[in-house]
Amino acid sequence: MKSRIVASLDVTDRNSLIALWERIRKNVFAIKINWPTVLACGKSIISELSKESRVICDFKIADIPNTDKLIMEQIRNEKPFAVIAQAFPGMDSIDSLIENAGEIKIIVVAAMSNPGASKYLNPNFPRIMDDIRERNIYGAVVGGNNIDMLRETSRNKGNLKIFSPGIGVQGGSPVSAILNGSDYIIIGRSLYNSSNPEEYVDKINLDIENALATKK
Ligand code: 3DU
Repeated sequence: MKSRIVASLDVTDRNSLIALWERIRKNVFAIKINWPTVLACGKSIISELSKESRVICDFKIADIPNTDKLIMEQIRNEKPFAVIAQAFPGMDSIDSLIENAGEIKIIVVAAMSNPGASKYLNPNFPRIMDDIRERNIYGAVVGGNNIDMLRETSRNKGNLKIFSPGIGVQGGSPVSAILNGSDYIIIGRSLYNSSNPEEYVDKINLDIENALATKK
């Protein structure tokens, strides 16, 4: 089965993180790690997990082109699958990341799932999509808890993969996000706080497979 789940393992205790990762890694598409994990465990956690998983570094890089280049050089040594960046500093910053990415894929935040994002970032998501669609960018992050925005984004995505957080605790549903245009759903707390993470992952994989089969 080809899973559509990106497990957001926002866990800061290294032993708990590795134990959880071992339990679910074979049944998810990728593992996403964010600043709390890297600050707690050190950046070598990226290369450690990358030996057996696709690792997405959710660093939401948002700086000037030169600093972006320096950040990317550090990340490259750890060989993750992908890194997430913000679009709002402008496309010169995004182009610097692309130039310095080597094999690493770039995923750009087009819209965020938190309520406050509706003021500054989310009104600009169509312009962000227009700018990143024509570049060498692998994917866009769009909240899976705003179905209208998700539908509009997926209509204009070109070859971009859509990654959707905002699932579970933030209100979005895995099946509804996939049926409305997400390629991958990002799940954090609902997964890592679950009493049985393997069962949780298996159930979502199956629910999505059934929903897609019924849709055909
Ligand atoms: O709400 P959850 O616990 O499922 O975690 C979602 C993860 O995705 C978490 O790491 C958060 O920082 C990240 N994320 C969003 O929640 C919303 C966004 O728009 C982008 C990333």
